[in-house]
Amino acid sequence: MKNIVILLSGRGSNLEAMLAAKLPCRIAAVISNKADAKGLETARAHGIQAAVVAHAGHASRDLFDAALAAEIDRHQPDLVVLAGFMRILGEAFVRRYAGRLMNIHPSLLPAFPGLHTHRRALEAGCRVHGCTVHFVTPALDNGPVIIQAAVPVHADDSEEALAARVLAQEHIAYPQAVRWFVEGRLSLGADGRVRLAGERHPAAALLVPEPDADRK
Ligand code: NHR
Ligand code: GAR
Repeated sequence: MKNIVILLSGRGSNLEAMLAAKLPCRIAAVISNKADAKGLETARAHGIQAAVVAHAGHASRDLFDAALAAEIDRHQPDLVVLAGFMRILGEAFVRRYAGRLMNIHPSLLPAFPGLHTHRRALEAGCRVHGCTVHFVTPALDNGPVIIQAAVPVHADDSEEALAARVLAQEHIAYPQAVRWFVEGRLSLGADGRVRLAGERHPAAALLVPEPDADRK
């Protein structure tokens, strides 16, 4: 069974979705850059090791990245999952975990990289918005796409309402992507393209690629 480490900075609802999905892997640790992240409590409540590597305690981004990598490497993960992790990671860190570092971003990339994606989608007048799971590369929010989920934007939407609609899809898409990876079906090719093997079938929501038939 593969080992994963989850990095987060706050609420941890994507962690909860992964726990609820009963993925065929071991969550070896949850690590946060913030000591008060609710996701750490959730991890402890499930008997998962919870650790803090505070960015505030490090003199530079590179030193923070190195301390974070040292904590991650204690657990020998096959996959490192960014689940609401709010610190940009440097090139050396990203290269160390090449092909085994995944992120979920709350927009349909390449639209709206960076922060405040829901507000920006509303301001831009988008009729469709969503989330993207991607392999992380040094260029921020620019790595190869694994799965995307789309939701409608309503005329009277608030930022909060839109965020909640997207989040519900994150909770479907992200466990699916991690499941594919830990099953050994998903990888990042040497050509920088995503490889996904095996059976899938059409889903009700617009989730691309669609999830597996045996989990509907
Ligand atoms: N690192 C690299 N190299 N590449 C990516 O694609 C990354 C990454 C680190 C995090 C998540 C990302 C997102 O999905 C992510 C992807 C934080 C910021 C940010 O500006 C931007 C994007 C993402 C995460 N962080 C501020 C910083 O100075 C701090 C903001 C805060 O603490 O609230 O690091 O959106
Ligand atoms: C999620 O919407 C995730 O996509 C987003 O933060 C939220 C975390 O929620 N990630 C980013 O914005 C990364 N910069 P959660 O803590 O409840 O999983």
